[in-house]
Order: sequence, then structure tokens, then C-alpha cells
Amino acid sequence: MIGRMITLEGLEGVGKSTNMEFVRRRLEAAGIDVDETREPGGTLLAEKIRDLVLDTADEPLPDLCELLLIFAARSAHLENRIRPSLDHGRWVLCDRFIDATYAYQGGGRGLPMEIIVRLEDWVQSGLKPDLTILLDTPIEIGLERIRERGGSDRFESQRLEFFQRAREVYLSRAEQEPERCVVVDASRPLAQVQDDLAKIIDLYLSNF
Ligand code: T5A
Repeated sequence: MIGRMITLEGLEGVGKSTNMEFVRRRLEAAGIDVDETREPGGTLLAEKIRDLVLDTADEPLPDLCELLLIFAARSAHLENRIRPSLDHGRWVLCDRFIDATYAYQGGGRGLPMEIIVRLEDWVQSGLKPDLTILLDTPIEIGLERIRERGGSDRFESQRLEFFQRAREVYLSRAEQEPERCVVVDASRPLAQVQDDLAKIIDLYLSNF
């Protein structure tokens, strides 16, 4: 039996981390063995790369270098964790994956999409999430939630236009791949967001 891969995506503060546990529990309640992970990160090596990408360093991180680090982390994550889990029939639940790369490095940073397409082909060799839930809010709402929570990393200090471009890429990818992506309005109260998540997961499971 081969496992399935589900990703949660969206901009800063939309509620991905908050809802990961909810989705995991819903899957586990259906008897599914879940491997919950995140990107960048998910293995010891990939978490070290995550620190390089997120920490505000003394030396500027060029955009292309950032992109390559993210794919380097993904390569370790895929070979050392995601593929082995899927091969053992586990379901991988991942906080961000390839859509974040198109949104942040392609949309936000403005790197050519063709480079990302080529790296995706090379690193992922066709592996894509089976289901992606895009939590979407107007940018100001997510950033306000982050401000209330306190602390910020290299991305959270970007300008509004960066997130506007990233959001447009997220939404356009979801529109182009409706069989894989579901968009949830995450600006509503958490209980309503989780009602939608429960329905999405139950519908997905009903197809097995
Ligand atoms: N990145 C990642 C790339 O640039 N390219 C890539 O390819 C990949 C994979 C990762 C960074 O890496 C970048 C993007 C990211 O900037 P991260 O910390 O994993 O960083 O991701 P963040 O989005 O920064 O994580 P956050 O924790 O900031 O956002 P979440 O997880 O979406 O938000 P969450 O769940 O922590 O919630 C934020 C606050 O809002 C509240 C929560 O209680 C919390 O206080 N909240 C709500 N409040 C009211 N109503 C609701 N519905 C709420 N939902 C949550």
C-alpha cells in the first residue's frame, strides 16, 4: 500500500500550524497512520538548512541561493523521510511544500518560474501532493496575527507587495489544479475554518 501526501499552504499567520494538529487527528480518527512534518525542514539536515533560510544573517542571502537551499532541504526531506513514509503506507501531512516555493520564490522574489519548474522536476521526479489545502486570508489579517504573536523571521519582515504577489501565485495555482487544491477562507473564526477542514478531509477519505 502506498501512502498519500497532504499539504497545508498559505501565507504567514493564516493558521497552518494551528490546523495541522486538527487535520492529523481527523486522519488518525479514520485509522490512518500519519507522518506530520514541515518545510523547509523535516529532517535533521533539512532543519539546519531551514535555520539558514529563516534566520536574519549578517550576510545577505541572494534570492537564487535561497531557492537552491530550499530545494536542497526538500531533497533531504524527500529521500530521508517523505518517500520512505509513503513507501511504508504512511500518510505524509506537510506544513508547506512546493506551492510555497512557487508563491514565495517565484511570486514574492520574482525568480523565473521556469527555473522552479526545472528544479521541481529534478528534485521531486514527479512527486506531488495528492491534496493541498490552501488557507487564504487577506494579507493584513495574517500579518496582524503574527504581530500579536510576536517575533519575526526573514520572510515576515517582507513588504506587503511581496505577500500580495505570493498570494496571487497561490490562488492561481489552486485555480489551475482544482482536482488537487481546495481553498479555505481562513479569515473566519477558527471553529468555522475547522468545520470546512473536517468536510474536506471526510470527502477526500470517502473516495477511498
Ligand atoms: N518558505 C517555505 C519559502 O519561502 N519557500 C518554500 O518553498 C517553503 C516551503 C517558513 C517560511 O519559509 C518560507 C515561507 C515561510 O515564511 P514557517 O514558520 O513554517 O516559515 O511558516 P509561517 O507561515 O511563517 O508560519 P506561521 O506560524 O507564521 O503561520 P501559520 O502557521 O500559518 O499560523 P499559525 O497557525 O501559527 O497562526 C498564527 C496566529 O494566528 C492565530 C493562532 O492562534 C496564532 O496565534 N490563528 C487565528 N486567530 C483567529 N482566527 C483564526 N482562524 C486563526 N487561525 C490561527
